[in-house]
Amino acid sequence: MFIDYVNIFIKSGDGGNGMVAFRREKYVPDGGPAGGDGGKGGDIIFRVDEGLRTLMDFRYQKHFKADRGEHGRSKNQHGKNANPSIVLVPPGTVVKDKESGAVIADLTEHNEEALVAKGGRGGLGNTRFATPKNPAPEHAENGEPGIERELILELKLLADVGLIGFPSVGKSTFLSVATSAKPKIADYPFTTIKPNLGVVQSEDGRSFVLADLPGLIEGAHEGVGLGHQSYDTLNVQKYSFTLLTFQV
Ligand SMILES: Nc1nc2c(ncn2[C@@H]2O[C@H](COP(=O)(O)OP(=O)(O)OP(=O)(O)O)[C@@H](O)[C@H]2O)c(=O)[nH]1
Ligand SMILES: [Mg+2]
Repeated sequence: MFIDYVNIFIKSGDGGNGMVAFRREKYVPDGGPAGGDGGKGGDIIFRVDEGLRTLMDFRYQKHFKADRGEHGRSKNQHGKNANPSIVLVPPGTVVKDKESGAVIADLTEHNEEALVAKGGRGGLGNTRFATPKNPAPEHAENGEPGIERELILELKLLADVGLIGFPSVGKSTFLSVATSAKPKIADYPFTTIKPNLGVVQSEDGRSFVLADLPGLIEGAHEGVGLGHQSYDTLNVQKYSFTLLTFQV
């Protein structure tokens, strides 16, 4: 299976700091603490968009950062939580932690989501630290920092178009010209023994995945030649598939 890789960097939002404040009202002396809590930092969420087919966009944008939560304010006003940052990925994207290699998410279905970095918790305002012994605390908490991670995105490509034909008719040659893939090309039959995939880029920025498949000969369903097992790896039944047939 053809796999596309990219390395990206993410940072979820820092939590907002808690506030140290005291009530100051005209006729109320020693009004007591009134510092609000900080808001939560933004999460980083990956979401599948079935309109995307490649990891191409991540070649240009590799850093994703969510906003920080607002700081707490006086009069016990809480800072606002930051909105999550949504990163759109194509179906078939596997997200791994660069450091440990652990798989964080395997995203396949349209709109499927994975929380890859939680935003930092907001810090508590000084109101929260008031006790009978210390009714006017002078301290508040800082927000928790966001999480920084380096991730690897791997895309298990599913083909949109398959090249099917007898051995040595030029299927691999076609793939090598239409895409940047470098399949083995030779003038003997069954040069290609496993599917090769490449991405065809059109001038208007669209793209699709092209599969070069092993040659087929009569009786393939009975195992003649290389048989047709390799075609099963392309999920032909599950995904609609365009076939270009080649003949000499
Ligand atoms: N004359 C001519 N030769 C070609 C053309 N395209 C490919 N070839 C040659 O035909 C031979 C087979 O090409 P491949 O691209 O390996 O053919 P294939 O269909 O992938 O073959 P298998 O993988 O064995 O099924 C190579 O020697 C190519 O250089 C063409 O348009 N004209
Ligand atoms: Mg070939």
